Amino acid sequence: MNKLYDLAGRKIFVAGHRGMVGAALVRTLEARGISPLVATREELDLERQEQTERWFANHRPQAVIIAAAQVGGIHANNSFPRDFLYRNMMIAANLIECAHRNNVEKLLYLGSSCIYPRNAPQPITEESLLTGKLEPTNEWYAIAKIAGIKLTQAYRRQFGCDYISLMPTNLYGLGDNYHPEHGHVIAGLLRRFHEAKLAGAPSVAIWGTGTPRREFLFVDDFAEGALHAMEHYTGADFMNVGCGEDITIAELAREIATVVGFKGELAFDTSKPDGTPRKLLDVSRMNALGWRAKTPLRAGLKAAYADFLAGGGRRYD
Ligand code: GFB
Repeated sequence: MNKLYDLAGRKIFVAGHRGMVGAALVRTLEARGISPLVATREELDLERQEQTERWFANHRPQAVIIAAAQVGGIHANNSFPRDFLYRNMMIAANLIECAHRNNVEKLLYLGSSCIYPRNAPQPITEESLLTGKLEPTNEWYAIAKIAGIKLTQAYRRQFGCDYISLMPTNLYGLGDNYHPEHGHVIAGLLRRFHEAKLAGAPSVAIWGTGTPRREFLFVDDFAEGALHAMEHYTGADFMNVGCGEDITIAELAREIATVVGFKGELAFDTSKPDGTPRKLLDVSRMNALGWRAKTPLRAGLKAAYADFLAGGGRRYD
């Protein structure tokens, strides 16, 4: 398949390189012999417009991937609405506006599957956007992400900018956020099962009823898909990125217990929210573009656990 845009030889800014997605993008680019531009938060606060303008004028990237965001699991989203709405709006607005001001040739914005209505028909197609009420636990993040998608479409319509957006499903893998309360489910349970095994605990708490279904994509598979879309896709339509199958949280917990080697019981804590009952993505657009997920869940969980044991990711305590 011929490339519409060749990343080789380009100055590519990966915003958010220290996060799980950003680090996977840097890993994947470096495996192709491309060293992207990166900036720590101390060097560049993406929430500050003037700092972002100055950084772009000094570094002049040709391509930008927006992997920087305020992210977190259901409890974090539910607890810090201002951070999830304001910070993600500012990051998107500053990066997309500065990209335009500096004639960036290609930009990729990353949304999330939580942008879709809580009760969207499954599997969820991209056309479902804005057809119904959002899931209350993450509507703040969802609105910021929808605004980011709309920004890429607005700059394309008004100025002809080649800016695209992707909607990843729940991601996991190397470099995850293992904060006991603020991370996503896979990171939270890997850590909790590990600590329970070491402590010889008889049971482990699983938030909610265990009945919600989730789709999980290994982050390095996502990074391959993101670069594939950068090189082979242009258009105002955004595309879902997922593995095309989902499991219940209870089934996931049993998988993680097996990977970690925890032999105790699962205790479902129904005082914690379930969130969206299901959010399986229709990934036919990305499959038609020539990308497909390849890491099975068990293999991905083993790789994530090995990374956790090796000290990967962030612990926050
Ligand atoms: O991964 P998670 O926090 O995000 O939760 P969402 C998924 C499901 O796992 C929920 C349950 O039903 C949780 O109640 N769960 C069980 C746990 N045990 C745990 C645990 O120890 N930690 C966590 N975090 N969950 C997020 C959105 O929703 O999806 C974000 O809030 C983003 O904005 C992300 O869109 C992709 O899938 O519910």
